[in-house]
Amino acid sequence: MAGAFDLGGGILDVRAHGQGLINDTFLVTADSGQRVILQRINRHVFPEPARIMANLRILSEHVRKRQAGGKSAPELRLPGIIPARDGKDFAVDARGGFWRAMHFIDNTITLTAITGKAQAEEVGFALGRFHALTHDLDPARLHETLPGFHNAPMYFARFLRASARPRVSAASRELLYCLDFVETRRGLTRVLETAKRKGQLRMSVIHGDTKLNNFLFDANTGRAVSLIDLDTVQPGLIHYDIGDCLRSCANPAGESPGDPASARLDLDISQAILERYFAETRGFLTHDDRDYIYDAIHLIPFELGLRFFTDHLEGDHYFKTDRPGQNLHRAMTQFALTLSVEKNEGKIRSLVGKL
Ligand code: GN1
Ligand code: MG
Repeated sequence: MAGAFDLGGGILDVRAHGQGLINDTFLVTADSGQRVILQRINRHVFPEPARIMANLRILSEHVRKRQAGGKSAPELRLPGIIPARDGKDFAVDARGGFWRAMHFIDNTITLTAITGKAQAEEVGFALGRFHALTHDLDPARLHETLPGFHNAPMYFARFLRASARPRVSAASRELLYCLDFVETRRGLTRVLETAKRKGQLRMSVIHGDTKLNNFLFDANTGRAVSLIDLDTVQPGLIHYDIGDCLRSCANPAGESPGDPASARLDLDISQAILERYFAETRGFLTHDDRDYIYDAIHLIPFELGLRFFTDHLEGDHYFKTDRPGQNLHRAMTQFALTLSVEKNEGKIRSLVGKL
């Protein structure tokens, strides 16, 4: 499929790339030395992948205009689309697989864990700059690429259906723990959707998947230079992105530690991320936005735990797994993180207030 795209010559090498749980990702090197990211979009997850590409066109054009006129090179780059030979922004294979190619951003690295304040500040900068670049792009111009994504009450309803008819037989101690954990937090799932309905929070353009390995850092300077994985760029609440970013970046144990109980929210990392984030977004964040930051940091790990747990109950058809029970383990990890957020509620709220 790499040959379906115009890479300015023949293809030297194609290899699997990255750690995504949804799409299939390859790094392609052309004869010319040019490197591109080739992906098959997961059609089970994204019902209409062409919408992703339509959104990316609108986003790129908007960001290009915003960054044009700047004297120096843009501080945050987004990967550009490489059109297929027939001029479309994607290519479909004989079995209906949906493929697209994007520029590979050279001389960058991803991190598996944040190890210091400077890295955390870079993450805050990149997310804040992304929101600053898109806050004047009308979200209504974008398609919903994943309907209901980050709609926690919808995930909860789905969990109720799955737990009524689980496709796993063994009721392990972990499974019973997760059932109880979710059932005692039923009300939590509504917090952001209710604020949206009341008009306290408004729709914006969001990234949708602000986990640590979607931030690219310059290999020499360590500066965050790009935010990748733009499939879930769509209308949403910036709170989803903020919550997801802290969920992923401020938990030093990561998403798959040996012991789920080691997951926790690190307050120093959280502070450094939020401080830089606010510095970038001060001009347009409202009081209501600020008042729901804690709720976002609380909800999003819970929501992801709920999504992993539901996938476990449904027989692992959404997130890629390489062993049985992996989604249950992932859920336990996110629930441990949720618990750590709850224990630190007072500190997190006063941190946000102070910043
Ligand atoms: C999925 O495939 P990846 O790693 O980019 C998921 C995110 C989760 C993440 C957890 C479309 O993202 O929502 O936070 O796994 N993406 C989708 O690792 O469901
Ligand atoms: Mg993703």
